[in-house]
Amino acid sequence: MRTFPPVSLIGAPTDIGAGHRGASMGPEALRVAGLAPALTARGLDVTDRGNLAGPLNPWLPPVGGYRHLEQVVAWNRAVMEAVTAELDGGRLPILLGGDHCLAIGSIAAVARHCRARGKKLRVLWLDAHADFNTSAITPSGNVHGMPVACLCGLGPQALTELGGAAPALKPEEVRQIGIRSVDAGEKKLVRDVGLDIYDMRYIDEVGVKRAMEEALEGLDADTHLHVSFDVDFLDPGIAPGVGTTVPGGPDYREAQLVMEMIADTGRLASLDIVELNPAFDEHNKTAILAVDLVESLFGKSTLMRD
Ligand code: HAR
Ligand code: MN
Ligand code: MN
Ligand code: MN
Repeated sequence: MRTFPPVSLIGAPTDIGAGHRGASMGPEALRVAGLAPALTARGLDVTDRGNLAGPLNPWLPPVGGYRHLEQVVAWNRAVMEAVTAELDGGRLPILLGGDHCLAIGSIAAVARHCRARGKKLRVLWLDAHADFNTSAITPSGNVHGMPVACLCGLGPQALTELGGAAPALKPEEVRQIGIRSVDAGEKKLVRDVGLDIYDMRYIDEVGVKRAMEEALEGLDADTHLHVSFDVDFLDPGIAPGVGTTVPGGPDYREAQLVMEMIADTGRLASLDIVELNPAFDEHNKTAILAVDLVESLFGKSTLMRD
């Protein structure tokens, strides 16, 4: 079995970038579902750092194509600093969101960490959505629909330069899995930048196994693998506790296989768990499922290696 570095849980209780209230309750729902003890039972050394603080959600309409940009920047700064501190300490950060806009801070920290050490970076974006909108094309102004674009340098300077002058990511470092909801302008943009998207149509055609083999191709001992797990990646039939459900996602076994194949690479080095929204959940079942899948991400079902 792979030995993992010590793990730190970082709560970011906010829905500042979302279109529905409630993702702010995500960190506590994951704790109640037993995330820390589940990882401890895997043999991991887990510390819960508690929750970050940030501005309240003023719940205002968009200004200049963004809702709550100032507050989004504040939360992402806090996330970036917290993730940086964990990586600098040789630990594996798990960001408990919170909505998906927080991946800007999380991945900006990861990218800066990798650049400083000459490490390669691969980001796996598990999501129903491509999250590649800009202020010019967003249908909502919600920044949780924009993090991948921001990380690739398309967005407001306060976010694209959060971790330094150069964009945090090159599009070729990203693989998106499970995508099935992309807005019209967003579709053109992801095509123009050449984003590598394994959408549900492709997964239906070739299966999870081949799609994941392709998405994970080229990882080596020198690669930092970051997984950004938007819980709405999962089919709403098994995971209703998210703000923006999209039918036709991976079922339980398909999602397990995704996690198991990532675990098998042995390269997982940082993780976001985002968009969990207990206000839409039933008896915390989506949080419990997320914990189950994260256990697999840390190697629970790789029997041959135990
Ligand atoms: N594409 C839509 C928008 O930009 C909805 C986006 C997002 N929802 C998420 N992120 N949960 O993955 O408004
Ligand atoms: Mn997302
Ligand atoms: Mn999503
Ligand atoms: Mn299926």
